[in-house]
Order: sequence, then structure tokens, then C-alpha cells
Amino acid sequence: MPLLNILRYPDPRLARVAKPVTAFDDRLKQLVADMAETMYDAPGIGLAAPQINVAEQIVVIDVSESHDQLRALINPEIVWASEEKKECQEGCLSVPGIYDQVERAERVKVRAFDVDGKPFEIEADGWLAVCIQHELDHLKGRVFVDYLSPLKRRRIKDKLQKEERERQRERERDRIAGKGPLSRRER
Ligand code: GNR
Ligand code: NI
Repeated sequence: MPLLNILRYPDPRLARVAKPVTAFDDRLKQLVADMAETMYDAPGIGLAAPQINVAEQIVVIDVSESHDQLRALINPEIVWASEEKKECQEGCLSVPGIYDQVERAERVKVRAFDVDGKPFEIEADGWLAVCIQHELDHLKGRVFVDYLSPLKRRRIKDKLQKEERERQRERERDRIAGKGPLSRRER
């Protein structure tokens, strides 16, 4: 199964609002399997479809250390969030190398469908609650840096754009040297 390429901030495709899934078919199951593999490989505790350039409401999450608690959330909705908030250090596979504090609801209740179209609910706290809110933001076109100050956001954008230009230069150099395109692992 192929690893999927993860878009990096500030790619405008990360800012699109994801559409609901309408067909619970083999294509969806394959996509979820590929997203899970990509998430574990990264490694990350969650991945939302917009991050792999699919503008649909699909999320995979596994906050366990044993990597055996995979959940797929299709068309998820937060139906309740606690008044109590907490600050948490967040990172994002689409914002590599950047970590900062974000305020989230301490507990949430989320309603979603599994890959077979069966509805379920999760009441979450701890890392799972943080991750659910982070992933559902991706479906709305939001990334955690949107909660930071304009100054911090500007610095993060500049840093990642500089890194992107550097990667492009390297690709160009390798192309001229006659090497093939790099695999995701080498990038
Ligand atoms: O792997 C991830 N770790 C993480 C840590 C703190 C808060 C949120 C996250 S989600 C992130 C993976 C990711 O970018 N999902 O969209
Ligand atoms: Ni993320």
C-alpha cells in the first residue's frame, strides 16, 4: 500500500472546507487504510483527508502507544464540548517542526460514521479529545497555527516557505544530476 504525500502549510489546499462522504464503498476503505499507514509511518496520532489532498470528511486517529486503537471517523461532528478548557502543546504533520500552545475544550462528544456507514459516538478526554478537535479543524480548513498571533503565524509561514524553496532547489539539483524523483522517506 502506498504512503500518501502530506501537504504542508501554507498550501492553500489545506484551507478548503471538506465535503461529506456519500459512498461507504471499497474506495473509502482503501483510502482509510492508506491514511492509517501514512499516519503510523509519519509517525502521528491523527490524520485528516485534506492533509493528503482529499477534500472529504475523513479522519483517522490512534492516540495509543501500542498503535492498535485505530479509529476512522467519517463525517464527524462535535455534538458537545465541555466549558472547561485546557492548554496543550500541539504539532501538526502539515506544519513540520513547529509546536505551540493551543486552548481546547477539555472533553468533547463526537458523532461520526465508521467505514461501513454505521453511526457511533465517542466521549473523549485527554489526548483523544485534543486530537479530535485538531482533526475536525482540518475538515473546516483550519490548522492550529490559525489560533496563534499574526506575528507567530507570519514567522511560521516564512520558515516553511523557505524550507519548501530549499526542497525545490534540491529536487532541481537531483534532476540535473540524473537522479529519479525522491521517495517520501528521502524527502
Ligand atoms: O501527530 C500529531 N500530534 C499531535 C500532537 C498534539 C496535538 C495534535 C496532534 S495531531 C498530529 C497529527 C496531525 O497533524 N493531524 O492532523
Ligand atoms: Ni494536523
